[in-house]
Amino acid sequence: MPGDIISIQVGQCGNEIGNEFWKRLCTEHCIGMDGYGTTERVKDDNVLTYFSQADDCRFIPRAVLIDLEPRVINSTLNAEFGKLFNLERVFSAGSGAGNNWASGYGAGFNRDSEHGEQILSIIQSEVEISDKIDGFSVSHSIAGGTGSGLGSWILEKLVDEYGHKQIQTFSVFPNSGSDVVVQPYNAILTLQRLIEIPQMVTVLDNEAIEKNAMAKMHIKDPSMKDVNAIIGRIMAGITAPKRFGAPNVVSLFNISAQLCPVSPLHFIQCGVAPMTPVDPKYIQTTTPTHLMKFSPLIPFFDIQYITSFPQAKNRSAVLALNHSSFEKTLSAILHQFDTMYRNKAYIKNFEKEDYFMDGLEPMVEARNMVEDLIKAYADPWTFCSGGRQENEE
Ligand SMILES: Nc1nc2c(ncn2[C@@H]2O[C@H](COP(=O)(O)OP(=O)(O)OP(=O)(O)O)[C@@H](O)[C@H]2O)c(=O)[nH]1
Ligand SMILES: [Mg+2]
Repeated sequence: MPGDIISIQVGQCGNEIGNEFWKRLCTEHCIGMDGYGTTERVKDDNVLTYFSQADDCRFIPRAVLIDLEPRVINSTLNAEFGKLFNLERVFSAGSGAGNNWASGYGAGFNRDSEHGEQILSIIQSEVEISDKIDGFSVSHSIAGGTGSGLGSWILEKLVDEYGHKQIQTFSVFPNSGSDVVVQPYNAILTLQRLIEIPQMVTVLDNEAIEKNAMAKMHIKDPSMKDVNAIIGRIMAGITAPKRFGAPNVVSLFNISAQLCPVSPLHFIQCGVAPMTPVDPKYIQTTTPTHLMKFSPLIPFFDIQYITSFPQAKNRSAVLALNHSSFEKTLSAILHQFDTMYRNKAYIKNFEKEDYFMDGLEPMVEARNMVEDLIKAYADPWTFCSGGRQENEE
């Protein structure tokens, strides 16, 4: 039997996209908002990889909800859908990390804060109710303070505590013109952990998703809700092979080994199809050929992995690929970081945090690691062959 996955949602964005994910899973497995199965077919799926089951047969997400401010989690729990979650797996504190990675990281790391211990104890409680943990899935944004900073600390702790388990992330990359002015600092510091720790990172690029929603779904001004609905489809698509018992996918390892055989080239980009306006006159059927129509830049032989879920009667698919074009996304973030760091813009807010008490060297170290990753993605064949050029002996 496939092992179980514990989903850890951190910060506003991590919780919002996590909620979309769970809503999608409930639809796909015919689970009602109260957690009870609505048809018999739920028994045929590997639902228990993502849900535990109470004595009264209610399905409960194997989810831990974490935020340093209560607003987003409270609104989740107060919504009709909130009944789905286990209240004992929720951590929220009084005030957020103020868009500061080091403040978010400090919430876990500072000895005088009990937050870190409480969070680890909640995760451990969820681990204990599983017979067989396969791994962890962390959803967060790399641009704010909590999802990026506290999310980084949680990733480090997952390795310390459960080092032999698989770790994957769903990481939201910000718009270049985001409202978070220090996002390049937050993103670079988080990217260092995403390079070092997970076996697979699914890159959720807000800007690219918005552009596609405008161009292909004809949504004039996409809202976060529109973006999150697409992200929910991607997250569900990536996890579908495990949930629907695809052959050869017993563990997250089977997925990451196919898509990310060479570390740290483990950043996956996704396409979803069909991305059509919600209108019956548009085609709603998806085959690999249709998928190519929606993503014409991707050569057919590059398709590693296409999923669709049974209830959709093959009408929806997610394409996951590990592509050298990721270099451009990283380069844009590094350029923004270098411009800000050169002028030490807004750096005081970081310097005063405990993590930087010995100076800003960790910031430079993280930056250099991202630069190395850019070089690797820019020329993956040389990187994968251990740095040898083709014409070398
Ligand atoms: N796709 C998506 N992105 C979001 C959402 N909410 C926030 N973001 C993005 O996430 C980044 C900000 O991160 P947040 O998740 O709001 O911050 P946080 O982790 O809660 O950290 P603090 O509030 O600073 O403590 C910005 O780039 C936003 O555009 C959401 O619901 N969906
Ligand atoms: Mg927040």
